[in-house]
Amino acid sequence: MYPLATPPMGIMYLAGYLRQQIKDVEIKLINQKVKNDRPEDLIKTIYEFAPEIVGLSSSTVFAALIPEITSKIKEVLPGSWVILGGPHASSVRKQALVECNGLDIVVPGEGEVALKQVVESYPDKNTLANISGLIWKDKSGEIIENPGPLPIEQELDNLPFPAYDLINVEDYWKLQSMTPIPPRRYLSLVTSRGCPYQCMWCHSIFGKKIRFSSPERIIEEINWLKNKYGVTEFEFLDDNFNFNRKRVFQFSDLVKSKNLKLKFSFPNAIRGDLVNEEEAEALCSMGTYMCSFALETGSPRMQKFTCKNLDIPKFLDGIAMMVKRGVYANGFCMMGFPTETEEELQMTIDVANNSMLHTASFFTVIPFPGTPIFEWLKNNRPEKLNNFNYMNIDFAGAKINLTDLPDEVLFNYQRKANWVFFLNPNRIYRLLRVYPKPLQLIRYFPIYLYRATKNLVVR
Ligand code: B12
Repeated sequence: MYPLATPPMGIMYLAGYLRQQIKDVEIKLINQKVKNDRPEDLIKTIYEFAPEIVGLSSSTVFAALIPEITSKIKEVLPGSWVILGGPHASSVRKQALVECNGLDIVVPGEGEVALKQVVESYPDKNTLANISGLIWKDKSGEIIENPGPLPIEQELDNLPFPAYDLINVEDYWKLQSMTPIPPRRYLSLVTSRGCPYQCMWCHSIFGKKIRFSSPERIIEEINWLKNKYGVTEFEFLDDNFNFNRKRVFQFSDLVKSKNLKLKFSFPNAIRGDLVNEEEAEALCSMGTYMCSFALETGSPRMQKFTCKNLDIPKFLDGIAMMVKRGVYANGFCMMGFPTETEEELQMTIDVANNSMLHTASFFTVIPFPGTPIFEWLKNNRPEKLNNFNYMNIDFAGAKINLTDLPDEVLFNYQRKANWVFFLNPNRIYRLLRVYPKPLQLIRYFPIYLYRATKNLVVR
């Protein structure tokens, strides 16, 4: 299987913004997911560049690697400021400063404006007190959480394009992107931030108020990327691209009226129960060939409990509307919510299996810190968090069971979900017909086999 990584959109946005706002700023971007250097080589590269500010970005999956990196950076560059941002920083907030020697600042959320203000504050640490929402360590080592929200750019159209020149885009064309088809020439787009839904397992990096780039701005970015890299395929990474249906129509109309001849995949961005016939037509007629749909749970009680509140019949209709127009439909399901029963696990298996989805993942529920599910467990099932230490957990092999069922029962349902779903001859036939590179499917068989025999998939 190919290693999994998409272009680091967050860091490229930050770099683009710093360049726009600050004169003579020099930036280097290292993506360890691509470079995979040993920690000592990474530190050597940072030392040789000798930056005044080192920004780190990480998800919680890689949290255990951060303390060694921050303390070594401080060792070799004692005058620098070391900042952590991204999903993990947004999840654990000031705890990161407790855990990571050498770390000076945490940016818990959307980073462009806050990072610019941090850079402008350098080297006077006292001025960090003026940046609302920032979490930092003062000279005496005290951790300070500035009151108020982080400053953010309300109008996404005002953000400059991501700084693509800091990466080698071709590196990413050899890796697995979020779209479950083999590596190809594509680039990512993030055209909205925030999501108004309250799903209990989800992060809140961008808050609950959704903001959108305009359709014209998306086209401008696409044209820029098309001219620069000759790319005609784009992958949307928004949390909720279709929350504003009018924008979907406007964007689709623009793509068609300009005769752009593009291909689009939505491996993360479409809420299935919002899709109706007109929207499906708009999405497909502009070139959408792949779409993920997140069922998460087939149980109406769990839908309520988790605050996803998906309308399951409408969701199934939405998938069918896209599939009948030739789209490859991938599904996301989660198994093992607190209080989930065997009957409810079976409902997820049944709904997924009876849907028009071509492929699906059946993840084990993982309580990331900073999410409502983590708080729920703290208050209602604290014992479930006893063995969950993100600093000391093999996320890929974690056997996490938040239900009140025995482990074996939960994991058997998860294995069963994979067997039932993938060993459905009708599904295999439909998958072979719709999959863009059917021969390449062979590469994915070991993964599905592995999932069906072991419990090693996390979310
Ligand atoms: C694309 C994506 C992936 C891709 C690739 C990620 C990559 N870069 O290689 C893939 C498919 C590999 C992936 C996998 C997983 N992902 Co993912 N993924 C995303 C997704 C949908 C988009 C990321 C993105 O580009 N966002 C847009 C940019 C603009 O935002 P950003 O990167 O967060 O950056 C902004 C801020 O965070 C901040 N910032 C970021 N870095 C820094 C650094 C500094 C110094 C500063 C100041 C600020 C700052 O400023 C940026 C600009 O505003 C997010 C959801 C989301 N909406 O973000 C989930 C998300 C990051 N993933 C998540 C998870 C849980 C996973 C998995 C564990 C899921 C699984 N089932 O296995 C795996 C991990 C696998 C692994 N081993 O890496 C969680 C992370 C939660 C956490 N606490 O870590 C998220 C937030 C989704 C969620 N619903 O909660 N993912």
